[in-house]
Amino acid sequence: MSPLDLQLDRISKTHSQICIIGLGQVGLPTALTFSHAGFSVVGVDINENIVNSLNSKKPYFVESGIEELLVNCIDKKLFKASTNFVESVSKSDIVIVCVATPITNDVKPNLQFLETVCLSLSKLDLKSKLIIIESSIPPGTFNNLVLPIINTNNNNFWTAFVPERLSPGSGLYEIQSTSRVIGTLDNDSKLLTEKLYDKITSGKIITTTVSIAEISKLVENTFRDVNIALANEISKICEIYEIDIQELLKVCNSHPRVNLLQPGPGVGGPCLPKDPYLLLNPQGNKPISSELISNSRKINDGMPKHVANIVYDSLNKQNKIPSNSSVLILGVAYKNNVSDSRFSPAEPLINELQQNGLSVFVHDPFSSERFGAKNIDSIWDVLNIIDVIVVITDHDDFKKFSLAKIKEKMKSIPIIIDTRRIFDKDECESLGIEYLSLGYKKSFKEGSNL
Ligand code: SAJ
Repeated sequence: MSPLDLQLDRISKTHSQICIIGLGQVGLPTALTFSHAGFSVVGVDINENIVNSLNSKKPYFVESGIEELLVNCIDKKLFKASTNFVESVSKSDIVIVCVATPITNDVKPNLQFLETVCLSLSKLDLKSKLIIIESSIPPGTFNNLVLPIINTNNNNFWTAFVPERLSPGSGLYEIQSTSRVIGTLDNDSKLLTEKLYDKITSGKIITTTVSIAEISKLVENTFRDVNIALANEISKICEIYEIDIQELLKVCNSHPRVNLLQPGPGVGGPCLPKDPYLLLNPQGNKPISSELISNSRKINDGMPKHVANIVYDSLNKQNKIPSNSSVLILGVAYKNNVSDSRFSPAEPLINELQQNGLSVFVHDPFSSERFGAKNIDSIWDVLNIIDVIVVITDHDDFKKFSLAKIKEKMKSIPIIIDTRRIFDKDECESLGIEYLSLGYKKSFKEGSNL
C-alpha cells in the first residue's frame, strides 16, 4: 500500500493520530470535534494553565456544549492536552495549526505565533504527515512564509490551507455543519484533506487553490464588517430622520435581495476587527488600499464614541453633568453568550466615559474583564446610584431583568441605552424609563454629517 493509500485508509477508519496546535476558540472545538468523530487527538498549547485546566476537564472559556464534549472525549481517552510540541507532533499523522494571527497596534499582521510553529515544525521529520493551517493568514502567506520555513528540512509531507469558519458561541454546531474550503497545491494533499474534513462536517467540502482559500476567509469577514458598517451608518441616518431602524430593517429585509445587518455599539471579537487588515496587507508585498474597507473599519470603530454621545446627550437633557453621573454597562463580551472580550466596544466606551468624569460600573456574568471599571456582581446592588444603563452585549441573561424592578431601583427618570434592543421599548416607556438605542427616533443626532 502506498503512503498515500495508507494515510487515506487510516483517515477512513479514524485511526490517524491528530495533533492540534493552539487550543483557543478555534483549536479546542476543532480538537474535540475530531475526537468526537473517533480520532485520537492531542492538543498542544504553550500555556500550561490552559493545558492543565483542559486535562482536568475544565474548559477555560464559555462555548455551548464544550464542557460535556471535553469530559466525554477525555473519558474515552480520545483527547488530551500537552505542552510538549515535539513529542505530540512526532507521534501524529496529521497536524492542524490553529494559532492566533492578530494585528499590531498599527494594524499590520502579526504572524509571530504562526512563524514560531512553522520553525518548530521545520526541525522535525514530517515524512508522510499531513500539515494543515487553519489560522487566518494574509494572502500569499502560505506560499511565501509557511512553506519556505517548514520546507527547510522537509519536502515530503502533504499540506493544505483550510480556513476556520466557526463562530464562537455556536462553534461546535458550526464545525459539524458549515461547508469548508480546502486550498491545496497538489492532488494527493487535496484527497487526504477532503477525506479528513468530510469526517467532521455535513457541510460541503469546496476545494480550490491556496490563494483563493486564503483570500476567501478574509473576504468573508470583510463582507460582514462592511455590512455592519452600513447598518451602523443607516442607524445614524435613522436618528436624523427620527425613525426606528428596526422598523426600517423589517421593511427593507422583506426584499428578496436585501439583507441589512444589525447596528451595534462597535465590532468586536478576534476576527472582524483584524481580517480586513490582513486582506489589505499581503505577505511580502506592499499594502493595498481600499477606501470602502478602511472607512468601514473607521465607522465601526467610531460607534463606541457615538454611544458615549448618546449617554452625554441623555444626561444633558436631564440637566445632569457627567462628573456627577454613574453609568452601568451591561456586558463587556464582544457578542452574546460568550466570554471573549477581545476588541470589545466596551473598552473604548468605558475609557471615554471615565475620561469625561463619569463613574462606570460593569456587570457581565460571562466575562471577567472589566477594562478598569468597577465590577458589579448583581445589578440590584448598585441601581440606586445609577443614572444610565448601557446595554453593550445581548447576553440572554440580561433579557430576564424585570424592567419594573429596574425602574423602582434606579434614580428618577432612569435612562436605558439599549444598543442591542434586548428590552421592550414600549414597556420601558410605559414605565417612565427614558428608552434610547442606536437608530432610534430619540437618540443623539450628530448633525447632518454622519
Ligand atoms: N455585529 C454587529 N452587527 C451584526 C453582526 C455582528 O454589530 O449584525 C458585531 C457583533 O456584536 C460582534 C462583531 O460584530 O461584536 C463580530 O460578530 P460576528 O457575529 O461577526 O461573529 P464572529 O466574529 O464571532 O465570527 C465571525 C464569523 N464570520 C462570518 O460570519 C463571515 C465566523 O464565521 C468566523 O469563523 C469568525 O468571524 C472568525 O473566526 O473569523
